[in-house]
Amino acid sequence: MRLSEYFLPILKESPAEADTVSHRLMLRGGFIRQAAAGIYSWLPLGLRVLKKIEAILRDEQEKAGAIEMLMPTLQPAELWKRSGRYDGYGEEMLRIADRQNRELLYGPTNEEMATEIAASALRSYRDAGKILFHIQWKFRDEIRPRFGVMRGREFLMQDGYSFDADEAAAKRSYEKMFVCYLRSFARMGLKPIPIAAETGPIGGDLSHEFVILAKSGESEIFCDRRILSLKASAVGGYKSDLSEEVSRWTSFYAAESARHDPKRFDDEVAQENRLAARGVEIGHIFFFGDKYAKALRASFTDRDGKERFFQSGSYGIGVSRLPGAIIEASHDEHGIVWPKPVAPFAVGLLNLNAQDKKCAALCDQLYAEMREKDVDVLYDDSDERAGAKFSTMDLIGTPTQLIVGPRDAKDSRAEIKDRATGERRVLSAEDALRALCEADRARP
Ligand code: 5CA
Repeated sequence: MRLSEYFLPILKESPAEADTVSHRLMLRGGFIRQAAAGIYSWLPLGLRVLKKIEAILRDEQEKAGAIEMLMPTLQPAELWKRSGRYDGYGEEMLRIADRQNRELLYGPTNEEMATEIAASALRSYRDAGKILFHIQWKFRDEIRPRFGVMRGREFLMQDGYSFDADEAAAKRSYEKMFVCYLRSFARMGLKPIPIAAETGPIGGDLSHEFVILAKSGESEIFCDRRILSLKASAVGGYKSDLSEEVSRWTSFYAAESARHDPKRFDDEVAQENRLAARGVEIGHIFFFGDKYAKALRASFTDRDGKERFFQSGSYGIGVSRLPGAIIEASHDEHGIVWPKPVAPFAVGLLNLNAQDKKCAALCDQLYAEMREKDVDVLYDDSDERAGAKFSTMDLIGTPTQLIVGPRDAKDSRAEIKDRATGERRVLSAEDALRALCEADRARP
């Protein structure tokens, strides 16, 4: 993409409404624009990040055997009256009437609808064992939307729902999603910490939150820091018994302030391993047995011809919260430092002097070759000063920069800069291109 032909509205000033680092950087870098309180437009650069996150989630869900569908944002109120949650959900639910005065709501989650869909099609114990998921916008009329996309009112969620014939199978689905979430977050360059959690209005008796450490996070957490050295990417296939893996991740002390037990913390965790820090919740999984199945009469016939209710769980990731959470965990004084797999562009090509013929020719050639090789590149071919180009590319966080100035262009050389480490090296244009393509292929 040529910057001169792109839509990248960079803000020079720090926006006054930004209440946290990620919010400020997302506004300044032209990733998002506020439409109303807690409601955002995703500008082209932000949308690229969102799509990359979605692609990782989709791929990992499918590897775990979950099946994608798409439920609507609007739901009939009647469905929620049947489950008993219509009144209980309170003012967070956006209630709407259509022209016939039929009551609708903008879905804050989809347990009811997913259960109804499953019940209409899964009739026998042979049909059980399905996990359905979608990636869809939700609305929760949060009393205090804040931190930009991190606590929005309209937000994108990846949410999955499992339907099993008995509790043992349902626990296996829960473990599958537990591992699937660990792997998904690891692929985004994150270090997730699973924490036993309250179930709240979703209900049920087994639940984990996935949290990443970030100074400005809303949650206060206490954990054994050794959990941070576990490798989520090392987890084997989904067909094997995952209970051992789940036990390994839940064997370390980890609690949110509401459930924190200081005495247990002191007894169980050696002083040097005690970590008290702030974190952002990026995912939450629940096992709730037959709670919704019973309320919505979602039953199947078991081996002995008896009617039974499905055993279920639900699993949610804050897709549109993730760019904010990732930035909170990965930035410096110059801007965003995107982990490669979720960066809007893998490479930024900077022409330091667009008036210099040699410089422009070399950049155009490098750009054409990168396009040819399918490298995800943003080419700053604009007339801006070199200093402004450096700041923009650092601000938007492109992991690798290829910098070409008139002096290097004369000798057909280019400089490669690594955004995360700041390391720079000058190479021949050919070698630079080769190095970039190799780095691009190494993308997880
Ligand atoms: N039905 C369950 C799982 S599908 C559920 O709704 N869980 S949840 O309430 O915990 O939400 C799932 C994830 O969505 C959270 O972990 C969080 O990452 C994200 N999320 C929740 N509320 C917001 C919000 N207001 N803004 C942005 N993301 C949010």
